[in-house]
Amino acid sequence: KFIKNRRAAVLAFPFNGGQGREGVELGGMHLIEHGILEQLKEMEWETSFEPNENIDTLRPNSDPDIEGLKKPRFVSSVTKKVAEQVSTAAKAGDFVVTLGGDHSLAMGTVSGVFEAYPDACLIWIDAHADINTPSTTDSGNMHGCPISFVMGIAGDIPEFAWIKKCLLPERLVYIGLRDVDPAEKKILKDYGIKAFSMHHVDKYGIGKVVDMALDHVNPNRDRPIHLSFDVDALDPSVAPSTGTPVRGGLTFREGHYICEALAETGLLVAADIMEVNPALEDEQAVFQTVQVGCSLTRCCLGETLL
Ligand code: B3U
Ligand code: MN
Ligand code: MN
Repeated sequence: KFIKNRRAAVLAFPFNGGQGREGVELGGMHLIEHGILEQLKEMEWETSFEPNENIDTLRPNSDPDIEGLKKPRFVSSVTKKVAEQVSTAAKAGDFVVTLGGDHSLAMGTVSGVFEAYPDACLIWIDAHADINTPSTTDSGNMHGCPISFVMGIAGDIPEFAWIKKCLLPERLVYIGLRDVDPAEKKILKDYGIKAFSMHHVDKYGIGKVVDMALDHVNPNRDRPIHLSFDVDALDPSVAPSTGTPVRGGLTFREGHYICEALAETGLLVAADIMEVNPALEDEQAVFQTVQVGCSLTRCCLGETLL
């Protein structure tokens, strides 16, 4: 057992610098206002909360592109702070919940979790592979690149020198992919990274897919698990308020099943809930997306286990 004392450290990062759309910085506080902290307390988790309201003070005065990457210094300084907070909480034996913000924040969450638990594995739930390197990204948006940095395949950029190569290709597995760039497909192939796309979810069913994913990254069921959940993995009918929706995604139950099954292992140590953007779509869509973000979080902390 890695989690001591049934304590959850909830960290919100109001950050949108890893992509181009305003509003994703509001996602975390919407989950808080929807009552996620009270809901976790109701489940008998002790909670702490860090809203990181002053994150904008980390914004540099000037932040020109580096190797085509947009806002690289801002992303670096924010994700460095994320890594520090995540590793401190994880080392204390807390379950770490990180609320985004855009998915570039995962450069920090993965760095922090693997600093505390070097033998951990990473389960990435997303429509996208988020493994572009500075040389392969077309958009320059860093939310499409976090995995290449923590895998140490992004090349040497002095501004990101603080990031350690902490993630081995065999410790990473994806579920939900359906919009992967050609260059990303090549990276997945070259490094032998296991990925279950929506095609595999259709073919095998979500139960079998989660079993196979765990068999790959955690065959003996003895490694700590970090879950990074981009809500755009869900079908846009389930989670409409997100920056890059892609049709044909996970159902409500498939998304929740993943969180439940990982909670059931007793090995889950950290969960990221990313890319909720309350500025997109109508009020009903925002409510639905925020509500799903909260229920996924609760499932990660064992709500639906009997
Ligand atoms: N692969 C594309 C698109 C993308 C990645 N992540 C999201 N969109 N959300 C890119 O920009 O790297
Ligand atoms: Mn995505
Ligand atoms: Mn993502």
